Amino acid sequence: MSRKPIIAGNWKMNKTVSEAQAFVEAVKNNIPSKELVDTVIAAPALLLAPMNYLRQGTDLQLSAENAYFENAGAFTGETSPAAIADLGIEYIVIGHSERREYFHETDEDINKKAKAIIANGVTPIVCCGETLETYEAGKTAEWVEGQITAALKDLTPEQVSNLVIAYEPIWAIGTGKSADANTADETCGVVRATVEKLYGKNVSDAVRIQYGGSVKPENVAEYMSKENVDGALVGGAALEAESFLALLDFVK
Ligand code: G2H
Repeated sequence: MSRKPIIAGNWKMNKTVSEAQAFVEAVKNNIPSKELVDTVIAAPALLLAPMNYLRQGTDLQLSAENAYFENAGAFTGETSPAAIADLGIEYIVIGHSERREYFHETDEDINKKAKAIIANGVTPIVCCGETLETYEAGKTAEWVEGQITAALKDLTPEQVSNLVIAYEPIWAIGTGKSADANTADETCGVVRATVEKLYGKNVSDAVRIQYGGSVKPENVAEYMSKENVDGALVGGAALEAESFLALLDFVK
C-alpha cells in the first residue's frame, strides 16, 4: 500500500509573527506539489492566522501544536479546536512529549483531544514515544503500544485510517542523537502493528506514521526509505526556510 509522505515542521515556541510571515513567503512557492507530499508547518496558535492568510493558493499546509478538548467555554488561555478548524488549518499536533512532560497531559486528555479535533474535521497528529530509561530497559514496544491504545480509544476505523501518528523517542528530541533508521522503522512498525491489532489490516495499511527526533536534511531520505516510516516531524531543522526546503529534497 502506498501512503503519501508527510513532512511536518514543528516550530515549538519559536518565531514572532513577522518571522513566521517571512518564512511562509520564502517557502510557499518552493515546495513540492501536495500530490506528492504533504508539507506542513506546525506553529504556535498566535502565528496561524497570519500564516494562513499568506499561504492561500499554495500547497503549504498548517498545523496547530495543541488544542483543548472543548470548543468553547470558561477555559482561560486555551485554544479552541473549532476556532482552528474555522481558520482552515489542516492538522493539530497532540500528545507531544513536551506537552506530556511540562504541562502534565495524560493519555486520557490526548484521547479527548483526538475526538474533539476529529469532530471539527481537522486531522490530529498524535505523538508517542518512550524515555531513555524505558528504551534502555527494552520496554519501548509495550510503552508505545499502551500510549497508542489509550490515545485511539473509541475512535472508529475510518477515523483512525485518516490519522497521522508521530513516533518520537524522547531521548532523540533536540539532542542531536537520532534513533537510527532501522530502530525508527522497527518502532513505527510496532505502532502499525498496534493499529492492526485494534482495527485490522486495512486501517493499519492506511494510517500514516512519522518518525521525529533530530531529523535533518542529511538523514531524512534514509528514514523515508523505510517501510513503516511515512514522514517526519522535525523541530530544529524546520526553523530556517533553507533547511526546511532541503528536508523535501528526497521527493525529487
Ligand atoms: C521532536 C522534534 C520535533 P527535533 O520534538 O517534533 O524536534 O527535530 O528538534 O528533535
